[in-house]
Formats: sequence, C-alpha cells, structure tokens
Amino acid sequence: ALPPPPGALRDRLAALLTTARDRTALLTSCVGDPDLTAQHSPLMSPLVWDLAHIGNYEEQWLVRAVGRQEALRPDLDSVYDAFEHPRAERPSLPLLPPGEARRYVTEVRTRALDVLDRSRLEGEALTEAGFVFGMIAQHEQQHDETMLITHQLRRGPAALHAPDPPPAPAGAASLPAEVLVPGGPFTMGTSTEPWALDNERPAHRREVPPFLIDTHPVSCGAYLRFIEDGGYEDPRWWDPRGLAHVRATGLSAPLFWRREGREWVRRRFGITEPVPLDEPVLHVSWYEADAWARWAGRRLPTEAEWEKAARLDPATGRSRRYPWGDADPAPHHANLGQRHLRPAPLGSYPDGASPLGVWQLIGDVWEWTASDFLPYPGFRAFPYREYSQVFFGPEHKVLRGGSFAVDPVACRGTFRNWDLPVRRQIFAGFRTARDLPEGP
Ligand code: AVJ
Ligand code: FE
Repeated sequence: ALPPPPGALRDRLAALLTTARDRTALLTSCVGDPDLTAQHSPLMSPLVWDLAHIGNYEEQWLVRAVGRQEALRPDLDSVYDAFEHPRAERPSLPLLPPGEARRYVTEVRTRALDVLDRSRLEGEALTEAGFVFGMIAQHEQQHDETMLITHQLRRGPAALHAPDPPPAPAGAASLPAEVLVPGGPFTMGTSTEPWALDNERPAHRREVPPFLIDTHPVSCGAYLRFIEDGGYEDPRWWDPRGLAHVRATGLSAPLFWRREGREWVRRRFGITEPVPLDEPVLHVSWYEADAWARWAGRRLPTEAEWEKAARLDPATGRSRRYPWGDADPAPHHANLGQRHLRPAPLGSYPDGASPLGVWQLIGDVWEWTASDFLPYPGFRAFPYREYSQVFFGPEHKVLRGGSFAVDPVACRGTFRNWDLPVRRQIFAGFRTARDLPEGP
C-alpha cells in the first residue's frame, strides 16, 4: 500500500487528540467541583491534578519541545511533576482550581494544534511519523484510564453511565479450556510500529518452549471457587510476600467485593450488583493472581508467552500487531475505549481471537504476567528516562492486553503496562498457563 499523504496523518493526529480531550472533559465534568478537588483514595491524585498534568505534559512536549515556543506556565512544571510529588501528597499542592485548569488545558491545546499544523512530521526522531503527537494522545488516554479508576474508588451515586456489553455469542461454552502454543522462536516487541513507546522496542527474537494457555481470562465464578475453598487462608498457594500482605491487610476477596448473606456482590461505578460469574475477574493483585494459579495447578504466563499467544501467526511465523491481524482495533474486535464500564463475558468478541484460538487478549481486563518489568535487549530510553527506564526492576510486574478503559491509541500487541504486585485498584485480572506435560 502507498503511504498516506502527510495531510492524512495530521488529520488523524488532530482527531486522536480531540477524542482524548472529549473523554477527559467527560471524566472531569460528570461530577461537581468538590469531587474534582477531593482525594478519593490515597492511591490516586485528585481528578483536577490529572487534568492540569495532562495540559502541562502537552505544553512541555508540543508547545515547548516541538514548537520551540516560550513557556506558557513554567510555574506549573513542579506542581504537576509526577516524580516530585507522590500521589498521596498532591491534594496539599497549590493546584489550579477546576475552572483555571480547564482554561489552561484549552489554551495549551490551541497552541499544540497550531504546532501540529506547522510540523513536518518527518526528519527528526521526536516528530518522525508524528511520534510525539501520538505519545501525547496516548498519555492523555492513559490518564483517562487513571481518572476512571478514581471514579471507581469514589463513594456516592453513579456519575458515569454506559451500556453493558452484549451477552457472549452461543457456542463459546464449547471451546477448549486451553490451547497449545507451539515451541520455537518468535519476534517480540517492535521496531516498526511508529508510536510504540520506548519499552516496546526493539523487535528481537525470543525462544519460547511450547506451553498451554487459557482460552479465556479467569472468570469471577472460577475465582469464587478459590475463595470458597479457603484459598486466602492456605499458605501453600501464596508467594511468601503475598501471604504476609494478605495477613497484614486481612484481604479475603477482590477489591470492591463483599458477601451479603449467601450472595457475593460488588460495587461498580456507584452501583452494587451481584458478582457476574461469567465475567473476567477484576481488581485482583498480582499476588492474588499468582495464588489462584498455584491453587489451580497452573502458573501465570510470562510476558513473552502472552505476546507469542497474542501475536504469532502460525501460518507465516510472523508476529502481527494484534491477535486478529494488523488492522487497528474496531468495536467488533475488543472491549476497549470505555464504551462499556465493565469487562465483557467470557466468549465475547470471536472476531478478536488469535489464530491459535486465544480469546479476549486485548481489552476487558489487563492481564498480570509472571514477568518483572525489564528492558528488552537494545533498549534506549526515548524521549525521556522517566517514561520507562526508572521503573525497570523486580519491584514492578508486567501487565498485558489492556482493559475496557484503555483507548485503542494506547493499545497494541506489544504494549507493556506495569505496576506493584500489591495493586488492585487498577482494572487488572489474569489468565493462566502451564508447561506441556512430559511424555512421548
Ligand atoms: C504506564 C500506566 C504505568 O500511569 O504511571 C502516565 C503511564 N506515564 N504518565 C502511569 C504514564 C506518565 C504510566 N503507566
Ligand atoms: Fe502522566
């Protein structure tokens, strides 16, 4: 195919920035000012911090770095620097009040679109193929997911509304529980995806022995059997640090779940509803996912296994952009983009399954993997060390696939997310794997 004319790339970037801003506007206008400035959890920033941080990051990269324009509000850099101030401290900062924050992000956007109009989008690493504009759209969408997490933690009546995903098509129940991923090398990561972030690069060959992986993410119903089997109390299933954490905090079910008589219910965006047994489990920590897998006689997949299951085309040996191929995500492929405020039932999105027969890898729930967040061989921090490099190490576990809250612009077969193994406010679930049994 011929490369699109540069005007098309420019229009696409402008549209993606607008899509992100529409979502930011919704997430910061569906509640009143007191809910924007309050801290709903020490794990999260006040929503009004995320809002102005989005604008400040855009000012630094698009207005100053690319546009080489004078700073609009240099005084804000420190207040909205995520490294200077941990989330718990942010309510005590001199934050812009909601009205001023809205005016600030709007002013930055006007200038950023002007910079986009005048950028060549080639020749320099930062702007090549529109990279830094894509990075800014992804950054805003990542904070839109963060803000949705804050909304989930907020107490009080529902402020956000979205239709439920449709029931899974008939026939999903007859799929095998697990599928074989053949052994041999595959290409992990990317050197060609124009807006891939530094930690997804470069493409490299990985030897991955054969293994079996769940067709679907682990469901709430399957997770419930672990609870009812006394899984939280049984030290055999737990990583020692996980056991210590569970004992110290008294955890006994996913976050937002509670027992009501003989029934399990969960709180979700301001409503309380029965736990849906056929939906991927959500709001579990890495420790809980790891313990469930051991209880089931299984293990979490490594991120290389996850990516091979998601991207390998067994017919050609090539790694594709998504489980379904190279096409950008469309609504029939996956539950992405906050179209629904929950994961879809197991067996949804047949069009999104991988050629090996693995379903719902993209969207619905982030999937914890066994892997620590580490650089790929040949990694180079770009465009700044604080995006990925400072997080590499054994303290962060990798999540793959993206949740219902992730926008397509920030979702790829190569995309890597990371968090601490105790975290469970994020939209995370898991699927499991096992080694191939020995034998003839
Ligand atoms: C990739 C989701 C871990 O939210 O801390 C946002 C994304 N980086 N602003 C985060 C990010 C800078 C990051 N995660
Ligand atoms: Fe950020």
